[in-house]
Amino acid sequence: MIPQLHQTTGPYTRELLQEPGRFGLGQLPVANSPDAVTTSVCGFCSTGCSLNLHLRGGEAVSLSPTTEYPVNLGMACPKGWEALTVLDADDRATTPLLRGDSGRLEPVDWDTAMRTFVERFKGIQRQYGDDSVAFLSTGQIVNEEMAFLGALAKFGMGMKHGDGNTRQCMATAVTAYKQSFGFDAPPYTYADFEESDVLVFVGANPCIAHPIMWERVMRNPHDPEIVVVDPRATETAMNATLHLPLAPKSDMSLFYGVARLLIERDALDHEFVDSNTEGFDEFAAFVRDFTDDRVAAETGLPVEAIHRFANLVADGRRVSFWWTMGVNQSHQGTRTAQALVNLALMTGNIGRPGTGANSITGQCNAMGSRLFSNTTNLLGGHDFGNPEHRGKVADVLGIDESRIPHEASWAYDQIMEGIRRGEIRGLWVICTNPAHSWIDQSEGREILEKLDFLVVQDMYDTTETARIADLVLPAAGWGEKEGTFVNSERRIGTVKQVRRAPGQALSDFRILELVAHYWGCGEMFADWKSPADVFEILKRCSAGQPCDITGIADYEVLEERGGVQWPFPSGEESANERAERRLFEDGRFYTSNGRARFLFVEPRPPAEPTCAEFPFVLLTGRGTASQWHTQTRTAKSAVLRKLYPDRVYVEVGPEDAERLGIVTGETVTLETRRGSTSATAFVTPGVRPGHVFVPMHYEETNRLTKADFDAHSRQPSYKHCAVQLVRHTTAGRS
Ligand SMILES: Nc1nc2c(c(=O)[nH]1)N[C@H]1C(S)=C(S)[C@@H](COP(=O)(O)OP(=O)(O)OC[C@H]3O[C@@H](n4cnc5c(=O)[nH]c(N)nc54)[C@H](O)[C@@H]3O)O[C@H]1N2
Ligand SMILES: Nc1nc2c(c(=O)[nH]1)N[C@H]1C(S)=C(S)[C@@H](COP(=O)(O)OP(=O)(O)OC[C@H]3O[C@@H](n4cnc5c(=O)[nH]c(N)nc54)[C@H](O)[C@@H]3O)O[C@H]1N2
Ligand code: SF4
Ligand SMILES: [Mo]
Repeated sequence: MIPQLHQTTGPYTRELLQEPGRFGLGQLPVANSPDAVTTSVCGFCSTGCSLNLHLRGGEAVSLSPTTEYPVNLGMACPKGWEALTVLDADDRATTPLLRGDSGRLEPVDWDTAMRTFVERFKGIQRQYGDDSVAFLSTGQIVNEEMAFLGALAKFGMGMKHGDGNTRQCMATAVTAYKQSFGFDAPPYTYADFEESDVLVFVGANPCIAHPIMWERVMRNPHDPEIVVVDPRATETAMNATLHLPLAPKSDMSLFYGVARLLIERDALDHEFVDSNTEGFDEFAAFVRDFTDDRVAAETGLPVEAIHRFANLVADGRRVSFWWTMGVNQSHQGTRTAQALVNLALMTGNIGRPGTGANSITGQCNAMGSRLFSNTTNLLGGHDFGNPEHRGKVADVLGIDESRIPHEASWAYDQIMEGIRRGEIRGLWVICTNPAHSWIDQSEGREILEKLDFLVVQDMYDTTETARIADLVLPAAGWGEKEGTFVNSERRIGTVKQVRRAPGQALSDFRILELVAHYWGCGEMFADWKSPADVFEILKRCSAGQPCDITGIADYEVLEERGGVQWPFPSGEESANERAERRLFEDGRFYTSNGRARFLFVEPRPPAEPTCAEFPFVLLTGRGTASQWHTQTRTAKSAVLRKLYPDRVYVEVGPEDAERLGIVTGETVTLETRRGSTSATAFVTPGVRPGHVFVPMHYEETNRLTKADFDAHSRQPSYKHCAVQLVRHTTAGRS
């Protein structure tokens, strides 16, 4: 029984829902003068560029990159330039859709949608227990929405399990930092791109994945050495002074080998190691086994190249190590990331300009989700398992402590397994498209179809996941709502509403408000009236944490200062006046004894080695600067679409292409133990013999990948499985 549903005295009646203004429908808060300009942080990647939005009648009609913002200094990539265009699309979700008796998704009003959502989820909970419903969220909504979702689902609706697409992306970096530094704390500031004399990029292709970060590298005045560690000769590798095309997943051997060489050359910062770290002696003993011969054999790199890399690190005054998905998405990603952390620690390349062991984040608010989504961490980077932390957050939120679960959620893959076993029967998917992006869709799609009730909250109603939903909730997108994002360098910036959401679409914030009301826990969130209110709550949650942001007065301050990097505790505002700040300048870390830890393990091979039947390694990743993930947004821009092939393609090296008689443009088949797809061949010297590369932006890609996970972070290993490549003309014969 849900008595609240029948109360029509509150502001949530059907009539009021239609009232312009109340829920963002038709509401535009921004100044209305004819030539008004406002700024907003871009809603695609984690670089966090600021865009000037040029308004007419309060509505943005065009945009240009902000020159006086410390991140992008007047630059933007094609996605940023097209950020408004993608909002106008025929397949925008404009009304809730419910799968009716006909089996088709039919338009319904918000009242019906909310009643059905609550009835079905409560029904499932009654029958199978509170934990039988779960959510999957994102790194692409504002902090205020993330926090609301996490608090509503866990404290209001009684769910224990909710994870985000940041598991596919950032979990490894989070775990590596927590274990090594004591807190999930990327230490750098973008000025470091310009201040290094040696930059090492590992499994990162910023030329296309973080183009404006790459522009910052190009502004480096020190004629830097740029080392790129990537099996492919990527756009970034082509601009390197040293490209190390190592065997996929052999990074740990390489970095341990380099550590051994640094020790032999005595290129260490002994004082830093002695005063600020622990575990070095064990590490030094461990890496002795990583001889030149061994490392060359495991990585496939010539000994000279390995020595040159080690010498660059040894001789560099300011060496920075940057990593992205080639490290995080690996079966032993956490220890691989820490192998890089170890190199920075042993050479004292941390806490100084132009240094650091730096994980680059992916989505516009990946860093926000790490701190404020209430999934793996309790709000504000707290620990669900720590009674003091639970007490503090309960106090800030004014809720009963018993509502806070004593442990973190299941990870994404465990939620998927829970669905397979029938333990999770209701799923709420917000701002992510798992039926495309989750690893191994031969099982992924089937698992989602097992659900009793699947709710998808998205801007578009045609996504692969929306199409199999039982209920679609139409969401406003970037530009149609407000709040804050945290970028890769920990900079908090603001997002503005400069467009009306189409039809009945509501901001995620307003949808959450509705869900809370219809669920009957609206009271718990009585103070959560606007994103600005929630920002205040998040500030209070952050107090005393490494990510303390209590010194940020309000959104206006963020605006005036060009964003603010955490930490920014109250009382220390003047100390934090500097626009660019990095962590660990005093050599103290967030561990209990203040020391960073050397962590390492014996490398082991990936789960699915190549064999006679599947002789190629399948690498996946970003294809172009113009494509964003599952393309629900970027495919809506004619300009962006012109910049990439519309059909799935596979990059093949010239040696393999010649051997197999494959030419660019012909259709080939890719087969794995799990599935197959046809694709257009693209022959390129960027790909080594025995490898193929397929961009993740096509639905077909994850039909091929193999579900395998890093044991510490449970991040999927998207970038390694065994595949066969077959010419189409011969495909039928085998
Ligand atoms: N245009 C565009 N930009 C984006 C995104 C997008 O979809 N489109 N997505 C954003 C997001 S969420 C993320 S997480 C980032 C991802 O940004 P990146 O991580 O830079 O992009 P990827 O292409 O996924 O992977 C980087 C590289 O890892 C390499 N790699 C594969 N296996 C290995 C290995 O074993 N070792 C090493 N060293 N390298 C390996 C691949 O060859 C690839 O070139 O991009 C962000 N920016
Ligand atoms: N094979 C392979 N697979 C991969 C990867 C890889 O390298 N290789 N990379 C992985 C990584 S790093 C990532 S981050 C994931 C990304 O995977 P996804 O999160 O599934 O990809 P997106 O296309 O960004 O999905 C976001 C969805 O949210 C919707 N949306 C956008 N804005 C809003 C909003 O404000 N509110 C709501 N409610 N919806 C909105 C979009 O329309 C879209 O459907 O993919 C992972 N999958
Ligand atoms: S680099 Fe990233 S943040 Fe900057 S404009 Fe492009 S997508 Fe937006
Ligand atoms: Mo990502």
